[in-house]
Amino acid sequence: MAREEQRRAAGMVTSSLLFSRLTVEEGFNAFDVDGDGVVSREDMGASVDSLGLGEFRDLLLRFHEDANRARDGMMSRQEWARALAGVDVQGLLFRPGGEGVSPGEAAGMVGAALLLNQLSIEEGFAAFDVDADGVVSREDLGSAVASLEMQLTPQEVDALFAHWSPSGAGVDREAWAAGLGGADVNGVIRSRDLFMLTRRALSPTPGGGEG
Ligand SMILES: [Ca+2]
Ligand SMILES: [Ca+2]
Repeated sequence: MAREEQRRAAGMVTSSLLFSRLTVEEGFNAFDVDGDGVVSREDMGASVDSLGLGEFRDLLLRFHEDANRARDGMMSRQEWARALAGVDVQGLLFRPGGEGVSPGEAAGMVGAALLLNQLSIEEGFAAFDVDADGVVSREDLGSAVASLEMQLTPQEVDALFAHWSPSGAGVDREAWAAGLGGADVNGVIRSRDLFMLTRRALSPTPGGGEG
């Protein structure tokens, strides 16, 4: 499996766990469909289907094959952890040096950043209102974007700020909720080849794991 392909598949799996608030360990249990302590090729195929990732079936089965260093068709917990170690989902999400980011895309990136940091829209407001005066000013937005390492240019931050605060007075709670509520977060995540799954689609198998 080419390195780039491996990176892409590992990013898909890792982001699907991260955005679903599952640890790598919990993810292993979820993929170990029959709960026997290893992820077989059949487990992997069944997981791919139940997660609705059928279009990436071949890629993810090759990932399984590649991660399974022992080549016995049974991916162990250690092999799983090693294959997913060091995957930088944030880096993949906020890849620097791309083409210009539209205000709509930047809004989706903020939504994804909140998800990555496990913040609700309300908690996100508090995090972005850096000086805590009840309004996200242009300055607040710039500081928050920088501290999240979102890799937006000052011009892109200007455009996002204008998008959310056409009057330039700042983004209040209401405008923040409306702006993020309307943001295509999933579209941004998908456009990076990353995935967000619902918790229901991916839940650790009861009785899975050691034991
Ligand atoms: Ca299994
Ligand atoms: Ca403020």
